[in-house]
Amino acid sequence: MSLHNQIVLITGASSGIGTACAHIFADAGAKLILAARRYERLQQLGNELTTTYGNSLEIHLLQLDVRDRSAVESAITQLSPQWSEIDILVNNAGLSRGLDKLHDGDFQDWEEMIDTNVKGLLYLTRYVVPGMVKRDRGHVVNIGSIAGHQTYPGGNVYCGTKAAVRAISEGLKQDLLGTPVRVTSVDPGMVETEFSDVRFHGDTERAKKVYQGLTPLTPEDIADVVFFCVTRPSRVNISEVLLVPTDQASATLVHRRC
Ligand code: NDP
Ligand code: 8X3
Repeated sequence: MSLHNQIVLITGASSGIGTACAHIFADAGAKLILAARRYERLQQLGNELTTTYGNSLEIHLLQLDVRDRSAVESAITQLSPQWSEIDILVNNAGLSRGLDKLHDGDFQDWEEMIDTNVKGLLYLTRYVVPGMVKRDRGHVVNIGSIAGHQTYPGGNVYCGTKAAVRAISEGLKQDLLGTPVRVTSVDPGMVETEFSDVRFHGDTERAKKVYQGLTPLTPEDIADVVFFCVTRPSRVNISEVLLVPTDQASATLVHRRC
C-alpha cells in the first residue's frame, strides 16, 4: 500500500519513537501532522524533515497535551479541510514515571501516566476514528509495550497503563469489525530514547544504567515495524507485534555483557 499523500497523525513526535515514525512516513511521501507539547522540538523536526525529504513534504505542527480533552477536541475538529481526513493515527505519546513500589508510589506520577498513556490515547482515538469510519478508510496504531504483557517489580502503574492500551486496542478492533478501519498494537521491549530520563525525572546516570551492557532497540526499529503494519494490503490487519532486543527475553530477563 502506498502512503503517498496519506495523512498521518503522530502523537509524541518530538522525541524517540515518534520522531523515527515521522522520518519513515516522510520518506514515503505521507502528509504529516506532528503533535507534542514541546513546540520548538516539533519546529526543529519539521525543518530537519524538509531539509532531508524536500520542500514538497507537507507538515502540520500541533502543540498538544494529549491529557487535555478539550484541547484534543479543538485540535482535531479545527483541522482545515486539507488536514482533517486523517488516514493513519499513531498513538505514540506516552511515558513512565518512577519505579517505586506501589505502596510507596507518588500520586502525581500515577496520574501523569494514566492521563497520558490511557486517557490521552482514548481522547485521540475518540476524536479521530469517527471520521475514519465515515470515510471507510483508516488505521490506528497504538504503541503499547512489553509492559502490557508482563509486569515487573516497580512497574505496577506503568504496566497497568500498557495493559490497558492492549485491552483498548483489542476492544477497538472488535468495535470496528465490519468497517475497513484497521487496528494494530506495536509493543516494544527496551528502546533507547528519552524514556528512562523521563522515568527517572532527569537522572541521566540512572537512565543510562538501564541500557548498560546490552544492545537495546532503536526508535527506527519500532518505526520500521509500524511502517510494515500500515503498508500491508487492506485485507491484512496485523493486530499485535511484540518486539524485543536480542539481549532481552522477557520484561525482567536481559543479558548484560558488563
Ligand atoms: P520519549 O520520551 O523519547 O518520547 C515520548 C514522547 O511522548 C515525546 O515526544 C513527548 O513529547 C510525548 N508526550 C509525553 N507526554 C505527552 C503529553 N501529555 N502530550 C503530548 N505528548 C506527550 O519516549 P519513547 O519514544 O520511548 O516513547 C514513545 C512511546 O513508546 C510511549 O508510549 C512509551 O510508553 C512507549 N514505549 C517505549 C519503550 C522504551 O523502552 N523506550 C518501550 C515500549 C514502549 P513532549 O514531551 O514534547 O510532549
Ligand atoms: C517500556 C519498556 O520494559 O521499561 O515500555 O517497561 S519497559
